[in-house]
Amino acid sequence: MSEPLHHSPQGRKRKLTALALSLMSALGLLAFAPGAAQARAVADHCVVNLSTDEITCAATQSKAFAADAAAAEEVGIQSVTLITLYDRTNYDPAGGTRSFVADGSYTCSAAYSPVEFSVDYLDAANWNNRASSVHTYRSCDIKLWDTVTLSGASSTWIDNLANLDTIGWANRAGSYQIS
Ligand SMILES: [Ca+2]
Ligand SMILES: [Ca+2]
Repeated sequence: MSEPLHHSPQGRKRKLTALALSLMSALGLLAFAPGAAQARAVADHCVVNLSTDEITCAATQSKAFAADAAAAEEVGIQSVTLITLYDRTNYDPAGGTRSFVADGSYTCSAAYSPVEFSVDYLDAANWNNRASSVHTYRSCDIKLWDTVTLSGASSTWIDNLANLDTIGWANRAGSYQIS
């Protein structure tokens, strides 16, 4: 059985922070291993699954989506993408991607308030000050925050933007919210 989708934002935020911290530990260990640079590049496309609380990484964006879909299907969940962050502009996946997926029934609400999901600590995922384009789906929009703690300056709500530099937000986001 999948757990209900409508967690409180606070509970969800704590869970994602814990996941991000364990990923940081994993990356920290890799940094001391031979071939760390290669290991890091291989895992530079990740899918964060809100329904299973799993983070799946692979060498390419399509492989990361496929691996997430396979893992989610094992517990009866069909993943749909809510947002994807791209290191490069123009939704070019070559520099790395980070996607946020939920159960197939999920659609963001039309209103921006309340915020539906908050993601802190992009630094722990090696994504601080990195996103240069962003694509959203399922009626979701994204708001970027300068720091990793949802504080400092914030962007407007963004639907899709091929070049975040046009609003002064390329290589700047440390955390973000979805609504
Ligand atoms: Ca970038
Ligand atoms: Ca920043």
